Amino acid sequence: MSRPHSQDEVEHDARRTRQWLAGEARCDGVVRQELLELGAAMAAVTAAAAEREPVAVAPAPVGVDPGAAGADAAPIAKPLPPELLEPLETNAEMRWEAMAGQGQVVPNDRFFVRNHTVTPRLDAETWRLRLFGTGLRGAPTRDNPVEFDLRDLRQLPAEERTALVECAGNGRRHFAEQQGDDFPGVAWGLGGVGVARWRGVRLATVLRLAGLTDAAVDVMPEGLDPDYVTGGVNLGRVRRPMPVGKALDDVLLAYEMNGEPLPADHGFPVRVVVPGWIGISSIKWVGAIEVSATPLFSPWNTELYRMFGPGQPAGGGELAAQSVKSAFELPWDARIPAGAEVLLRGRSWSGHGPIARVEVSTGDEWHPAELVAADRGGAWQRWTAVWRPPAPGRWTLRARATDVTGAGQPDTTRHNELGYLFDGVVRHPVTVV
Ligand SMILES: Nc1nc2c(c(=O)[nH]1)N[C@H]1C(S)=C(S)[C@@H](COP(=O)(O)O)O[C@H]1N2
Ligand SMILES: [Mo]
Repeated sequence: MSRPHSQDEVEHDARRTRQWLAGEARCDGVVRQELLELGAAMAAVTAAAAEREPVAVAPAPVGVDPGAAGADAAPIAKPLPPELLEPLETNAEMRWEAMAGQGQVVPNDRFFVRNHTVTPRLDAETWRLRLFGTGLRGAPTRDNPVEFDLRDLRQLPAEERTALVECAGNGRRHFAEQQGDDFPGVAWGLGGVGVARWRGVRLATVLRLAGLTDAAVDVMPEGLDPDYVTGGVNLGRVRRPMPVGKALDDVLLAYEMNGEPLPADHGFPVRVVVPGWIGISSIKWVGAIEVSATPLFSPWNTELYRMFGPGQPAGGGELAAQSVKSAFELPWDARIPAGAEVLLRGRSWSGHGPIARVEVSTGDEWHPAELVAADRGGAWQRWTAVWRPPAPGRWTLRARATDVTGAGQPDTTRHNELGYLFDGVVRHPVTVV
């Protein structure tokens, strides 16, 4: 029986951590000492935050390489209408009310954007995908890689998948709002998630054409956006390794999103889509892919995207699959008319597997929500619940889901220093008028 991918992810991460700590690591462009210093810098930021009152903490400085993207380019290319998206520095969060009445997928105009720096404006004509490394026949080098252009990829057999992409920090704002813990990083509400229909060529197909050998163990795509500089350290291009087993399984090199060419902000002309894994795995604007016969590391799996804090091992714990979350398709502080029945709508999702059950509360009691049958087993689960507000005034709506593995949503999420994997029940305020 094959394991769920989330399991593979945790296992891979654990194995690589042991190797990293044992000094077996090679991490292109960044030496381990710099990463340790960055780790110390980040720990200092979080420690300072812990000592202060829970007020806003300045995020670690984010540097943009002006040479690479054009100094005056806006970080996000698409319009950010306030009813669809909320800007958060170089990122934009989807507003949940923008999903009311929508189907399974999030339309491209309101899909969240997570940019470490800025959206690069790339030319499809000159774009190339460059594969290199010791896991390919003849061990081509970065300077003399196996190349594909967009036309090559479009001529290969295409596949389509409906997959959810979620930032590991989604929900981070609620650590502060509900639990009084503030964290560095993007202050996402619940809108750092989306589902789209991705179309492209399987990474497996391209790896085989490029001469994949049995010796290959890791595959690391890297983006063409500017280098990421944080805490005074240049971490280089955004990149994160995955084991060859996952790369050969269900990973796509996508050039279409919901039937349109991939939009600039979502990785034009080609992005990686790694179903079931945290969002950072799905590298946008992919320009190069290293295929290696030895384990690969990047700051995105050694320093970032790890669980630091009490009860976590030295070097940080593995990020498990995305946690269970639920959101109402309502504005924050929505106004709801008194005296009539309203149909509350929302969605729940989990990185461990499909949603089995959802409950909604408008006061003290929990009631089962009605699951939308068409979504059963899908990337996320829509649901509805009928509510007749008993009286005008302030009310708190809550929703909690349980997935097929039995994972649910606690009232309080366990603390971790970088504020990942929030899974608490969110208290959504509304006013009945
Ligand atoms: N090259 C590149 N790829 C990237 C990122 C990035 O900044 N640069 N952000 C990652 C993160 S953290 C997430 S959550 C997803 C977000 O995808 P989206 O912006 O299409 O929603 O892209 C990932 N891929
Ligand atoms: Mo992310």
